[in-house]
Amino acid sequence: KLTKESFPVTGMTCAACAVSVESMLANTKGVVGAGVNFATQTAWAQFDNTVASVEDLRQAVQSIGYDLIVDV
Ligand code: 9UX
Repeated sequence: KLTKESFPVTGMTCAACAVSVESMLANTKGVVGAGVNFATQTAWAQFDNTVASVEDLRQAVQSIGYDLIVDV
């Protein structure tokens, strides 16, 4: 099911970091749209939750050195 969620992001120190996080999210399997706002240190992703989980998104972002803060 297509769902859209937003998350705080930690570790971004410049606008290029935000581009990297956005690209990683956008290229994660199941994700159909993603954005990162450097100023507010937040990210959103629209994804098929039968293909990708929030944990998959968190792990993808963590793999490039940033953290998505997800509800547990
Ligand atoms: Mo934001 Mo960097 O830096 O190498 S992309 S600090």
